[in-house]
Amino acid sequence: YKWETIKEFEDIRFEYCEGVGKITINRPRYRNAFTPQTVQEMIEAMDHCRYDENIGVVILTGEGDKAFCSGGDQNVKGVGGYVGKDGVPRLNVLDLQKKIRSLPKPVVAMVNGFAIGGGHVLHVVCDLSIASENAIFGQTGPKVGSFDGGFGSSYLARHVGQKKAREIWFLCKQYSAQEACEMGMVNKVVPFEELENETMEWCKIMLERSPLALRMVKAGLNAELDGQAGIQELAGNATLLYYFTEEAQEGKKAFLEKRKPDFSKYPKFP
Ligand code: 2NE
Repeated sequence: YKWETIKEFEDIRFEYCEGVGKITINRPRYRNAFTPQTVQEMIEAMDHCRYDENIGVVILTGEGDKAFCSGGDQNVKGVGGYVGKDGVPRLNVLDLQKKIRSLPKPVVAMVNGFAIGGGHVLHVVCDLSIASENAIFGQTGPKVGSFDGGFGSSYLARHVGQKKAREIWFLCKQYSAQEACEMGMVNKVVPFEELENETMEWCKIMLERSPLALRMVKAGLNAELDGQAGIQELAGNATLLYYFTEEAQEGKKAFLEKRKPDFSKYPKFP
């Protein structure tokens, strides 16, 4: 594939090819661990994907054949969070998780190696996960003084069930790609050399599907789990569709023309 750079960043690569935006964590020296800056760059790239009409699907991956992402960079973990260049401790990866979840386009985790700790949570929040045979999955929080009791726990449990989710978090074991697939948190496992081709094949199929339908299904699947925030997004999409109707236009027109709206001609569906 001929990937074109969308924007240059320090810690990530952000590229485009055939309707797909690809975000690659580019810190292989640290098994693609993220710092606040890495996360901020990913947030910026995700925002770009949201507004770029040429992008229909997003791939999240890591550089090299060792790691997808090994979570927060322990070298910059200070008191109160991960410390950025500004000296402020923060946990901005939670903002990134929310961006992935509410992006109205599919996000595919292309898991090319270790998906560990906060890196494991990133693949969990993606809509689909395609893994190479060498990929290894696991949480480490209770071993290294951390935990993610949000999407990293509750959404994980929706994939693998409560017992398995507790096992993953309480024991901090590592699982093979095949085991992750059997547990239901990975969609497909392929040899490393085929990972990008397979992922792009899935992306191309989704690009042939109706973008509005994908958007609505993603919002619907999220809404069941996300409480009022999920309903807000699903309802926002319903409003978007309503604005396309003549009925909604009549309300606005009547206001601007300073007359009573006439909704009588619009159908009251059974
Ligand atoms: C990922 C894993 C299992 C890979 O093991 P291996 O044996 O393939 O590599 P190695 O030698 O451990 O790592 C290579 C280099 O990368 C650094 C290592 O320190 C090592 O550096 P040198 O010794 O060569 O100098 N490295 C790897 N992961 C790093 C990290 N996360 N931060 C900084 N440097 C890292 C193995 O490396 C591993 O277990 N890594 C740590 C995984 C981990 O515990 N991550 C943090 C979990 S907490 C979290 O991410 C989190 C959260 O729980 C809640 C919210 C937000 C974040």
